[in-house]
Amino acid sequence: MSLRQITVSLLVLMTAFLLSPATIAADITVYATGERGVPLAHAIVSLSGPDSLTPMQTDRPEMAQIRTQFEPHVLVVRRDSSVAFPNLDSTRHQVYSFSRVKRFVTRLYAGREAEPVEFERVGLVPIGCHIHDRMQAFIYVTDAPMFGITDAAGKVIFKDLPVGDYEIEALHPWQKKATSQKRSVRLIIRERGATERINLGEIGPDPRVSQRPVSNPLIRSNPFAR
Ligand SMILES: [Cu+2]
Repeated sequence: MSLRQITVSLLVLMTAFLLSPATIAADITVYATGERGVPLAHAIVSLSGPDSLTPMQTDRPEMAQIRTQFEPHVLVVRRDSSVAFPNLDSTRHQVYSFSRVKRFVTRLYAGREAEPVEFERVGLVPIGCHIHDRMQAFIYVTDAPMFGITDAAGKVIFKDLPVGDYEIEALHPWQKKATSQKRSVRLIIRERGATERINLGEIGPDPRVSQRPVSNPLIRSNPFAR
């Protein structure tokens, strides 16, 4: 086949692909709010949907330590992921969790001396540092094919989704409620997309400022643990 023939064949294939019903795509936008509709950053939103939904690719998740804080504050990973904890500070840290979902402690380390930690169970894992009390973060382990964290406007967008029925689950690491919130959404052909507003109720203070562990019932009772 000549280069021209190959190019034409590729264009025909791409056109067929773009016009097939399975690729008609729309977005789902989720807004998370707290009491009185205040936008909530750091809310964890996961999405499951039709079989044609391709799971998100997540490679080498990391939770760094920068200026004596964890970065990001909230990290979502798929079950059986290994998370690295690179220390970018000049001081040493010792990362740990006492949670029932994942109990671990690294050695006191600098740079990348600590081994990555594997998260084998689904649930919310509070992360701390034995040296610095104000260092607090959260890892949420999920089986959902798609997930995200809300930005400062309380928003997360899942783009180019195939049509079908979706389940949205939202929670916040500082929340006072004992359950996550769930919603069902149907994306249909020609629809531009869907927007869901999810109120997560009363949220506790930022633990990085209060320097106290959050009093989140999800962490105590672990309803997501398997
Ligand atoms: Cu530390």
